[in-house]
Amino acid sequence: MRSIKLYGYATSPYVRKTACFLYYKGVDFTHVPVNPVDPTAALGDDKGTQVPVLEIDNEWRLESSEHAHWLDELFPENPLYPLAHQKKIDEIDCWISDKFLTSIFRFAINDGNPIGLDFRFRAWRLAALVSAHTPLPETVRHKWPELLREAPFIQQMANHMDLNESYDDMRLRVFTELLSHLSDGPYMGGIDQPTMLDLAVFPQLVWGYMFGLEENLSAAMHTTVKAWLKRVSEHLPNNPTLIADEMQINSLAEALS
Ligand SMILES: N[C@@H](CCC(=O)N[C@@H](CS)C(=O)NCC(=O)O)C(=O)O
Repeated sequence: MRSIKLYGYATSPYVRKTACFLYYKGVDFTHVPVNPVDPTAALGDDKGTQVPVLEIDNEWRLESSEHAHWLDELFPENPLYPLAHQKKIDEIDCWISDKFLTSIFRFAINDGNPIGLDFRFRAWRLAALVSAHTPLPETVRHKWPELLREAPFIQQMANHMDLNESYDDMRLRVFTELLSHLSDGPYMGGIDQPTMLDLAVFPQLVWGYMFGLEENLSAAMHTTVKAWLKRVSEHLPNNPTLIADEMQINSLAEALS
């Protein structure tokens, strides 16, 4: 039996994405929590600081979308990148990587304004979720809003965003683009089976509600999205996010019933 380890912190959308690939494949794996302020403690000196890192039998690789291809090579069942749909998947995967996943970080981009209360509460909750796996000192938790704002990889994302577009306009645009990619379903791109696309987007739409960052499962207010979330959820465990179960606030199954 292969040894499979996924290194990362569950507050990273890319880590949640690779986790959902593994859950969908139905392969046993170990989640190795990484402390974002001291990544080498878990990753060692040879893997750098970026997560997720997927390690299979002592070989390790970066880049979440690459993980889908690697997993298909090793475990062909339940393909994440089915041959018949590669062109469509490549196209939507680019949108997911360049637009959808980066939009999640927009709230943390330093726009020159003082940190507002909403951002502070969100950042403190994120620190609590991280702490459930890799306990952070109280002083670090307290400074989490500032630390997020200063994180170099988040600042780099700002270079690829149109910061003239308002936060609300960006959210609406990305949601509209998501709807167009859902097409007529049943899965993203109009594909008849779940692929890496569905598994990359799904956890990002549900985790905030499940773990106390959002009061409502807002994506499910749209009937097409709700039906798609329900379909994808049937291929995954109740908590596919890697966040510690004891931190869960809301039931996804109830919100989708
Ligand atoms: N393109 C990468 C992006 C991964 C990424 O940006 N990870 C962030 C966490 S959300 C990270 O590790 N940042 C810290 C660093 O790069 O040192 C992927 O898809 O895996």
